Amino acid sequence: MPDQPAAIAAVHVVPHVAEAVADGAPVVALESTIFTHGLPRPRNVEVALEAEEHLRAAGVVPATIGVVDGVPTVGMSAEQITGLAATDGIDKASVRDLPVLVALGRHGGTTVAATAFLAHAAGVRVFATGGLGGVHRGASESFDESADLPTLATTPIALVSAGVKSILDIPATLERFETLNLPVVGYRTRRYPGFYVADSGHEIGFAVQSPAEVAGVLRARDGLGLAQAVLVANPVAADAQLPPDEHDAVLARALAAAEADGARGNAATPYLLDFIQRETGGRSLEVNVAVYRGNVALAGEIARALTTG
Ligand code: PSU
Ligand code: MN
Repeated sequence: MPDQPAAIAAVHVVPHVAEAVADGAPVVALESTIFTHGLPRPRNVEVALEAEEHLRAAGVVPATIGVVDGVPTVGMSAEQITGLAATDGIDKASVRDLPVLVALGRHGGTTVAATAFLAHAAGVRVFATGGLGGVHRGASESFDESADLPTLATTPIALVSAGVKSILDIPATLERFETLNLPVVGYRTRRYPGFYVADSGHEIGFAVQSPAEVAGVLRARDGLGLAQAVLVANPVAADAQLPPDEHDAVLARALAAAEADGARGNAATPYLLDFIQRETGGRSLEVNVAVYRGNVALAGEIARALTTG
């Protein structure tokens, strides 16, 4: 076992999560931006609570992470999840926002970056999300690259995602993974997934075949004294994906609309996701939910594999 990170005073780890971590029991971190910004009501809260239920049924302790009244919380209660999911105007919280939210006593839906940071601070080793942030299109002009990337480069967890959404610049994102020393392994594939579609059209170096193999990669990382995340790319099932030609057409319209409406910076991702959802008549939402379920299930299996063997 790697050394536990030192407890950080301002981070509240609820007792049953702290106990599970101390006992070496399987724990999976879940982000809150997915229900504060990523999914519409009322699906947001249903999906968030269902993910927790799925993990519990699989013998894994879920730890939903967010900022509640200025307290970064690892292991939000169902009431806290329901409350944040129903509140308007919650801040989307990346790592840089945490000190401000703590000092001002505000709520925050934590992004992958902030969730990974807090999960690691609590000693949680596996984290499931839907899609990871990345390099935005036009980043060579705008410099818009998600803080998810540099944060993951210094945060030793396993992150299960379905890749990055095609609203981003996928090849540039893959280049940045390389620069940042972030290992990417495809789950039973060497094609990098494109979130809504199982294959983004880009190849990655390695495939792993089982949760035990992912656990082996994590142990090897720790044994080497490396401290970056391992990115596990888990494609949506082919029969649950958005039909690729429909996906390409709606994506083109979404990008044009964002440009016209000036949706940039951290508003770009929610804008584009919302547009795609409306234009696909909610089908992208069903794909999003299927993707997330698959990632939560795999993360649970990886967390269990880490506790054995
Ligand atoms: N990708 C998605 N859905 C999301 C996000 C990303 O498919 O909700 C969220 C995640 O919380 C991710 C964040 O960490 O957006 C990245 O935002 P930005 O590009 O502003 O860093
Ligand atoms: Mn950004």
